[in-house]
Amino acid sequence: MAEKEIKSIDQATIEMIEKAAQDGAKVVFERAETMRPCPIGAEGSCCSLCAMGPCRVPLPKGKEETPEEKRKRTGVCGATAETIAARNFLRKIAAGTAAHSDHGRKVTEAFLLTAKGEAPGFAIKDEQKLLQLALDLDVTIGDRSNNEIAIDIGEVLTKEFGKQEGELLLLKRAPLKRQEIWRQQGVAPRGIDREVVEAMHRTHMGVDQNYQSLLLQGARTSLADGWGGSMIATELQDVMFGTPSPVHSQINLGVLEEDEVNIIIHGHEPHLAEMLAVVTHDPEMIEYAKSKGAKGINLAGMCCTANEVLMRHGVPIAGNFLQQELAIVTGALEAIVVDVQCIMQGLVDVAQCYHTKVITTDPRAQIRGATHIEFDERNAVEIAKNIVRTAIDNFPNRGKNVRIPKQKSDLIAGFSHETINYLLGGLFRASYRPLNDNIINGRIRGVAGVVGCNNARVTHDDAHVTLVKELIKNDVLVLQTGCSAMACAKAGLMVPEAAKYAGAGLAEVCETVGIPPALHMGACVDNTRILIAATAMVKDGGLGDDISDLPVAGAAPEWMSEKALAIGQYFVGSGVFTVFGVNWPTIGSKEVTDVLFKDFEEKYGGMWAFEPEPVKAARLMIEHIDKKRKALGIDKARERILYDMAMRREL
Ligand code: XCC
Repeated sequence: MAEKEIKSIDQATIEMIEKAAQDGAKVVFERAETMRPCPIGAEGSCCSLCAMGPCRVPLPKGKEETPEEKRKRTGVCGATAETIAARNFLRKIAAGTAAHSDHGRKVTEAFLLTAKGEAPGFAIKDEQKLLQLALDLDVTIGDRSNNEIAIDIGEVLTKEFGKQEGELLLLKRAPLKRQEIWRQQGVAPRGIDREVVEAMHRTHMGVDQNYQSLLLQGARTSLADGWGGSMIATELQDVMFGTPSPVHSQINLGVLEEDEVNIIIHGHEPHLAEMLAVVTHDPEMIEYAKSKGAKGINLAGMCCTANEVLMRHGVPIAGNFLQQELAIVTGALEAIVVDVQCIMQGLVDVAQCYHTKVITTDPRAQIRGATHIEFDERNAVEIAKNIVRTAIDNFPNRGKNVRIPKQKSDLIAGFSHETINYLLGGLFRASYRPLNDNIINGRIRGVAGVVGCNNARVTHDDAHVTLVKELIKNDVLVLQTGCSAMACAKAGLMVPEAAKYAGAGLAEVCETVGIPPALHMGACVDNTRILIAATAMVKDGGLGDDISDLPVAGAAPEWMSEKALAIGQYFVGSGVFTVFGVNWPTIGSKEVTDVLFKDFEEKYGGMWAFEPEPVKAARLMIEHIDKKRKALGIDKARERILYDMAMRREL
């Protein structure tokens, strides 16, 4: 990994890193400097699975390994470097899948409570999506009420988590050829929890010691995330909270207000955030805030919970993953309310330098030193009000050491699959036809999903923005989620005017349809929207009969979480070429890395690649897109011919 020169390309972030240093607050950027990453762990060559270890089996540096040396490169139990790297990789996928899927499970529980009328304040909002889901899951519609249908859907989907045999039901949404590939390769997941448990069992000391079968279980487990847990989360959230449609908002620390009670909601699940979005507009709450000397209440988001409430309500975003502590450093934050995932324990320590209250809300994600106010959908309004009151009560404690960076950028979000379908085709002929046509005629070269985290080991936001700019310059339409979407939104790439950064063909399409060249599709679980969009492109015709035939590619240039690996693997397993930056977690084993980077293409039509330099990563993606265009016979962009009457008569 190359040494980074600057900590961030975002001015607001740089300003707050400096303020943190002045205030004596230790934030992630500083911790990353003092804590060097373990090089053996980073390459996947450390096994800590039993108490005979941890065993370290690093690649010898600077010289070719002899077969004899390689034979000796094992753990105490004899596990080879291949087994160790593959086991570590599979465990990360299992953890990522577990995180997304436990989110999906929680949503399913809330969905059922809502349908049964036991979650006051929540409702079934998107009837059309509910009915579509009923059709997909063979749930009877008849003349039953929405709630009756929803109860059946909730019960069917609950069973998907604990199912022992057969296949996950939502696999049927994939192109037929893709489903056949999964069956042939033996990776169609049986039940969501089953695949995670089996991954943990196989990686226990002394079980699966064949790197190829470990990697196969990695593919199967990740598919249980993408076409299972995550997809269930996205679908049910849309039905409950509404399917996103284009919405204008703003992003970066500049969305915090000097004279209002600032509350940030941070994490991944939308339930509480949805309720806070309502409650912070309650006149009674606003009056209460005024009684404490504030002008009002300002709710903003962070990480993927932010993406959820941005997509559906236009709630502004204060920043992405590496900015979470910096929001506290402004000195203007009354409360940071967290649910699950990507929440740094460092928040509590940083908050001690200021007045901010860190409020945990989920029994699965507690932090010592934080205030715990547990959320329960059955009493959502009251709990949300309690949290807001706690933040308001903290407003008078705000000190004088307040500095809110000025930076905030406009963005348009809300590009769900349904919205793209509608925008491209209109209400009566909603379809991906115009997208496919423009890919075939070469105005759009291909489509890329650029997603994933920030990572304090590389310059914050730089790889996301550089990679996406390179892609759109080359007429590649970019679909985004997670912290990557936020990075590009901060850089001004998520407004229609950003078409100026795009190549002529893509710019023309963006201007005609009125969309930005990089489309915000939501949170990390919403990467499943990209799977559905890719499937819609296949079904619309003209671009082959499987996702692996499409001129598409994926990337997570600043990944850090295990969830990102699960996402990457389910894209690869769905037929997508996927490039990761930062570092590669199996580099300690050439055999394992070769399977992931080469053999997987034969098996799944998609494969991994590692390239930390973002322009080079973009080049790899474009090369892949061009390879697919060639295979489809659309590699020579066709000029559009306007037919005059004489030409038409000849047809
Ligand atoms: Fe961001 Fe989703 Fe990554 Fe966390 S994991 S850092 S994208 S908030 Ni999804």
